[in-house]
Amino acid sequence: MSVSERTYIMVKPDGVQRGLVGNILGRFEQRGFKLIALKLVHATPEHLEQHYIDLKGKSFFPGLIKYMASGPVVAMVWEGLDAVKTGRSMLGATNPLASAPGTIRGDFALAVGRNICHGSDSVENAEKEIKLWFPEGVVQYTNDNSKWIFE
Ligand code: IDP
Ligand code: MG
Repeated sequence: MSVSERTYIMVKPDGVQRGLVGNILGRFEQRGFKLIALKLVHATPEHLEQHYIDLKGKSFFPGLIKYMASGPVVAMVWEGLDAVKTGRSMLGATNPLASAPGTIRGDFALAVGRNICHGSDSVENAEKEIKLWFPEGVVQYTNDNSKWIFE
């Protein structure tokens, strides 16, 4: 856990279509995380299969790829203290019905196959996902508010 830990967060096609990009992005900003990469991208099935490679073989895998390729996604990298675990807790549980109100999925979703957002589940996977979605690299800059967020 460090203040420079990074996580890959993505608004899925249903989140984009439902106009939830600003709300989701705003939660990470308000929490104190630093935005270091952002783009709107309509990913190919091949790219998405790579992203979800660990789930290949699951019965829902073909449907998941079709859903994720059905429209553009917002790909982001956020940096800050315990970013991976905190990002996951801000998202809520995989199944929105098990997500507490106050989490993104708990506030906006009902179905596991339309759960509007993705977040890396480990620091190692975050690094892989950041490389996959941002081969061009992230943006380096100083955020002057860090002394108001970290001790
Ligand atoms: P996560 O997104 O919370 O990390 P994973 O188990 O990595 O959950 O699954 C990736 C995505 O696959 C989920 O976010 C969800 O969109 C989809 N998914 C997972 N389990 C099911 C299922 O049982 N039916 C349909 N879609 C599923
Ligand atoms: Mg996952």
